[in-house]
Amino acid sequence: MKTVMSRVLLMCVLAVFLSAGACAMETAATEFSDVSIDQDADVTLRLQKADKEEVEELDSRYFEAERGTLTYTNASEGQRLTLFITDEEITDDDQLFTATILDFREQTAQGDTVEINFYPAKLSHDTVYYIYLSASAVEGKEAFRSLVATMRYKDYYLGDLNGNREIDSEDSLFVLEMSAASTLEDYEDWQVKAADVDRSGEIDPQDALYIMEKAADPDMSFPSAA
Ligand SMILES: [Ca+2]
Ligand SMILES: [Ca+2]
Repeated sequence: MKTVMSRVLLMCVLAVFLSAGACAMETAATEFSDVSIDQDADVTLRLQKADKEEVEELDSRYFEAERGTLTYTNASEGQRLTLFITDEEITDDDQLFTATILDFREQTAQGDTVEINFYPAKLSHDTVYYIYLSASAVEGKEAFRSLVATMRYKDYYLGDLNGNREIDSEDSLFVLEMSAASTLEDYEDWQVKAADVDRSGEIDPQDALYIMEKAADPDMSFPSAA
């Protein structure tokens, strides 16, 4: 019943839209990614799509990789800090020799705050990664190694709400239902991002219409919010 109502509503909205005329379409990326993180005190971790140019300068291997920036605020002068990423949880030191280290970065603290950039080159869809920070002993500070974050990389396509990598009328109806929902708490983070196809910051019937249009014309690009 709910679906029938959605279809009727969508058709009504579509009719209004068509009578209002076509909107300008700007080129926009159709793929984004989403990372969720748990983290400890003293550490913040930000993840973002790396700039091509910036990454190329550092290492061509990381072209278009995700960039992470870990900031540690409890370091001591001269302390050697190493960040590394594995795809399995390390609970004792022996595992260090068998675990696959996907990426690691070292830096010597010049003050109490240290920033380490990293570029996990082998991120796979919907896989959990473990980010560790180890520190050498210096005066007043003990050596340590700790798990600072787990990170699940989940990419998504803009406009694909059921995750089948295709954009069709089902996705449009999904977004229409989301736009009418009283809360978005019941939806996954990636769905909330994938639904706002015009990047207006809101999920509304206009997004559903854009998806309906793209379902009919795959060459169409979603408009990017200016
Ligand atoms: Ca889909
Ligand atoms: Ca929107």
